Amino acid sequence: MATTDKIRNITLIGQSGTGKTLLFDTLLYNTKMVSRCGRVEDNSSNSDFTDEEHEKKHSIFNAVGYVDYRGYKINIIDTPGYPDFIGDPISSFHAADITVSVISAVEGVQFTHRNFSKMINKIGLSRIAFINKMDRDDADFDATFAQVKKMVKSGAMPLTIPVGSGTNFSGVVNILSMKALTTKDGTIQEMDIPDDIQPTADKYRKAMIEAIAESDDALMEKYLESEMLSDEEIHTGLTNGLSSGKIIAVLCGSAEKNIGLQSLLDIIVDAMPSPILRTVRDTNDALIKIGVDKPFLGFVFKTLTERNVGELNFVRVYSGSLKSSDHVSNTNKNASERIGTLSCFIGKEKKDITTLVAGDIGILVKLKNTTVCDTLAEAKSSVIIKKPAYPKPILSMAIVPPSKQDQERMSGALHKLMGEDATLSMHFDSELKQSIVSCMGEQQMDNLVHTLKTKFDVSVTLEEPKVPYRETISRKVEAQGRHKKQSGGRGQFGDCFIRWEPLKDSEKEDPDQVYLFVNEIKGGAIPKNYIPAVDKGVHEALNRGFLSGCPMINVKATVYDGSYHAVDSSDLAFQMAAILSFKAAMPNAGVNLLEPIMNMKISILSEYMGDVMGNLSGRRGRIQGQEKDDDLTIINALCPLAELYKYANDLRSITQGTGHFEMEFSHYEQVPPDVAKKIVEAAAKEKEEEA
Ligand SMILES: Nc1nc2c(ncn2[C@@H]2O[C@H](COP(=O)(O)OP(=O)(O)OP(=O)(O)O)[C@@H](O)[C@H]2O)c(=O)[nH]1
Ligand SMILES: [Mg+2]
Repeated sequence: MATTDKIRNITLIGQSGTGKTLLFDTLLYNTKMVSRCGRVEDNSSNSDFTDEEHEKKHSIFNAVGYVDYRGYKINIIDTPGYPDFIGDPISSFHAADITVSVISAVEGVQFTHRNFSKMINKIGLSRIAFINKMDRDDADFDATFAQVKKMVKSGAMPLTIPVGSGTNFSGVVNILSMKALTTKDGTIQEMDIPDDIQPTADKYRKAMIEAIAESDDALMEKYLESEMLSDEEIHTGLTNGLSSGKIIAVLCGSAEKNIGLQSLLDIIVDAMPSPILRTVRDTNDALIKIGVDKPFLGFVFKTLTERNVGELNFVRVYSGSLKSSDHVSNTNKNASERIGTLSCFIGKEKKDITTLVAGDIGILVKLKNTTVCDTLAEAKSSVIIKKPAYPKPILSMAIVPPSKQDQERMSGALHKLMGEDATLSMHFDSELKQSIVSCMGEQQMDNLVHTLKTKFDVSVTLEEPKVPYRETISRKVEAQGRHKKQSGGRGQFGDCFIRWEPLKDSEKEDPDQVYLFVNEIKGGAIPKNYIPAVDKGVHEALNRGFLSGCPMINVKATVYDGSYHAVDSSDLAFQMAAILSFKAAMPNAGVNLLEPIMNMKISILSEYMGDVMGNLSGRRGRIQGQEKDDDLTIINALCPLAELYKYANDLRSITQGTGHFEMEFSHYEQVPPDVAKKIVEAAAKEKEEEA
């Protein structure tokens, strides 16, 4: 069992297709953790092993594995690069201490890398940029390194450089050991640096020493005096620089040809920080003191339901240790949990273990109350670890069970899945009478439907969410509503005159106020005790609307006259009278349809500006302004919600996956007449079909 100082936790992140999963499989194979090197293409990968991943041929979920290397346990998380599944890499930042950004030497630094780079800067994790695919003919180490430098702004430092490139790529020079490691016929040989690379290696070695000196005042002084640092000073300075994030290690290799991976592991072991240097914050953003000798503290960064095993919770231990049969507290749920079996994953295989020490990552089976992002702590503790910052969902759909009887089963299953994926949310919209699920994109939505079917046996369908339209009036109208019925016994009588008019801005308590009811009855034309019934009738009538069955807003209703019957009047009769007044008034009140307008913030690379703007204006959107944030342009726009269905798909395809947006409700606005006509016709048709 590895002790905390001999554990390293890495997460492989980056754009889809850069080779993270092949790197994961090859690392497992090289260290003899598996007997055959898995490959995504033939479904033998140890990371992409679910049916969905086999079908799509890319990663969807975080996979966790570990390798034993030189007496160290290196936990490796392989994350999906596809934007829909961004929740998983973000969760992995709470488990790993070292991020390995896998970048293709052909495509170079891509949007996802830059996006993660900003996040990691904020969290403060140690960083490696691994320039992969050096075996490809069009690979360009220098150009990619220049892009990495631009991305991280300062501190990028090559710790390995390539020997050859494309078909001639045969190995790497390790700038730490100043040795070349070349691969011939599948075996790695350590040799002197080839003459033609020596000058480059010297240049980077000097640059590395300078960067180390710059990261520490005492070292700087020594370096300025002697132009030298001892091996020990270099090692300590480098480790400190890498731990603090001041230095970013740039490495290169090929997962395909199995080149450069030994140096990757060596540098992780020799220079990257141990888990104990990690910082963790609580929900108040205060630092939590962690340590091997402190009471147990862990964070659940992934929850997964396996059909025959039950729930698996992946936990990163920050402090203390965990043994099976320990009792711990889930501080988010204020519930206690008994630890059953403890395991580790090696790719798809689970291996039982007895103890998880501080810094390690493991799996807990069958906890009762624990879901993703929960904190587990010693029994007395109340500390809650701050959750990762996930982006807001960008796609919402109505989800429909096969029959009404399945509604509960569907909700139960969705709640379970929400406990596994922090980017998934659901609510029942009582106005629209639809269950709305929201997530990060269409692939994630497809996946959800697939999982509901295969794991929970619920075959759902997805529909476009309805738009919560509103109506309002544009003219003042007065109308009588008289409800009179005589049928055998006691009759019904209610009579009221109501003035219906648009609510002035100065009378509104909030911009989209439903209505204001005013009582102007004088001399008891309607007795006081029936006034609330008139108000209730007004409310009910407004709620049903006039044109489209959608509620009316911004209406002032003033009851100013009426009459009553000493015996036959009742609350119900006055309620009806108000409804009749509404029905009589509305044909002359100039009723308009209103639609929700959303406030949008769209972040794009400037080169896509024209296309994004064009697409927005096709959706009746209006640009309000724009600002710059580094290489991104942020467009502020207003756009009708009705035009935003699946906007995420368009934005993604226009911007080649790089665009992102967030939106929130702004206000209601009148629907243009041609659009309103269609909505009113559709509502009438729906009503006809229901009848
Ligand atoms: N030539 C070459 N191809 C590679 C290399 N690494 C990966 N590939 C290929 O690139 C493709 C994508 O590799 P994956 O490992 O699935 O990529 P990924 O980064 O895991 O992608 P996501 O799971 O979608 O995030 C596969 O066809 C790999 O065989 C490499 O070093 N050289
Ligand atoms: Mg993958």
